[in-house]
Amino acid sequence: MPRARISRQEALAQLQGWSAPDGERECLTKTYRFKDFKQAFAFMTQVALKAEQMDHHPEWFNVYNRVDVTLATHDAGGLTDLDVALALFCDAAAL
Ligand code: H2B
Repeated sequence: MPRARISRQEALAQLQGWSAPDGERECLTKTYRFKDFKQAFAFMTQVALKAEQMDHHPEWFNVYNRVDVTLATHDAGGLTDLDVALALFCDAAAL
């Protein structure tokens, strides 16, 4: 059974600095900027290990000190509490 979907609004209400772009595909997005590539990759490493534990994985794009993160629950075809949980973890890891 896939997880229950939540609305963009419901997800964003629990987050700061995240967006949920209009359009057919529901997802959460945020761009992080770090001091340098090493910091960006350290962030990605933390999130990657968490993602494996959660069996919930980000879509992301990295250039040097920038990491664009997109979260969605593919199995559910939209957003779920897992996306909110991973978003909160990303924010904590970026501090
Ligand atoms: N990550 C994300 N973001 N969404 C999913 O639906 C998902 C995942 N499903 N990671 C998991 C893996 C699934 O494909 C495996 C088979 O458990």
